[in-house]
Amino acid sequence: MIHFAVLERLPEGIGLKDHQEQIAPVFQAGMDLLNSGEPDAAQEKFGELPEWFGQIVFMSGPGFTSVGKTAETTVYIEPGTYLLECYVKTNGVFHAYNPSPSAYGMVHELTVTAESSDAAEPRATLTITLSSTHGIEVEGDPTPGKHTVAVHFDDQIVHENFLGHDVHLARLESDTDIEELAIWMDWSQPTGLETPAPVEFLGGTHEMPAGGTAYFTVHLEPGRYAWIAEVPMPAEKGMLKTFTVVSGSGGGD
Ligand SMILES: [Cu+2]
Repeated sequence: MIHFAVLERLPEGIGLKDHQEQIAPVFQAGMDLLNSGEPDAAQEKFGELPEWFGQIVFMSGPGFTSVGKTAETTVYIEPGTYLLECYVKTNGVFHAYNPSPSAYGMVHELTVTAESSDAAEPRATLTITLSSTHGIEVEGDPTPGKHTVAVHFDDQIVHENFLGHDVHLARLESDTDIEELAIWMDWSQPTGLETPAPVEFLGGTHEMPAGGTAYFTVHLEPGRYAWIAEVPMPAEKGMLKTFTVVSGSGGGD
């Protein structure tokens, strides 16, 4: 199925066990209430999130990636304890939440040490600037072939779904319903982030704080695509930008 791997820096002293005991069950219980048409009770449930939830720093990570696809996302991170999490839903259940009390969900903890990876900064062939005022702005020509996309987070805000803005690449077909896709991007909707996705996703980057830059690699073939953020009403925020890749227009490399 479709998945992703958002990278989250945890506050000091917090780990995977705390996330699975204090956060995943609260979001699942809140989602269950939203699904049964009780938004006020859901808001009250989300009020039970621990104080440290607000101290988690989202630090990019591979975006939505459909069945059989591979995503590659590069980001600079400071030493600390991090989680990789997927909160796509299947039958209304977040992948990050496992209904079995003895098992964890789709969450992985990792420690980043002070030792340098010596990795070189990727060279971008396309540049995206993301902001709450101008939405998704793209520089460069989306020619067929391989591209490295640099995403600059000009600012960051908390949207209605508690998340900041990010960007993912979706392949559009002649029968793709853009409205349906826009609703799918909002996890708080019953049909949001529910498998299967209405389009094929080819990766991207999750949110970062203002000033951050993430890179991801895509292979573009001729066709129609959309750059889209995981926020409610992305089109109204300038965060759903469609484009066409034309064959024979040169190439990435
Ligand atoms: Cu998943």
